Amino acid sequence: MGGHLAAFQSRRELDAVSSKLYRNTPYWIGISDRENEGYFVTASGNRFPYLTFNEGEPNNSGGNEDCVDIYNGIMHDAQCESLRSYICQLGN
Ligand SMILES: [Ca+2]
Repeated sequence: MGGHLAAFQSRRELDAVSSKLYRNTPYWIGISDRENEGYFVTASGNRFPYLTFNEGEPNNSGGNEDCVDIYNGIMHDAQCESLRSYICQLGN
């Protein structure tokens, strides 16, 4: 549909989106460290996305958590194969 998984530029932007989401439900966002472990970038190539990881995250648990979800406004790294709802955006 011409979009991609969403990322955020700021806390304000993240809060605006989070306010529309279901509570206690994880959503995929467009940030991962698939290319370079520990370096989280957006689907559109932004090397410095707004990140707000939960305490103790990202932990790359099991050596296999390269995608990022948002859950109650906080980010976690998780296995990319996991089923989640997701947030898309148009443009960068
Ligand atoms: Ca990782």
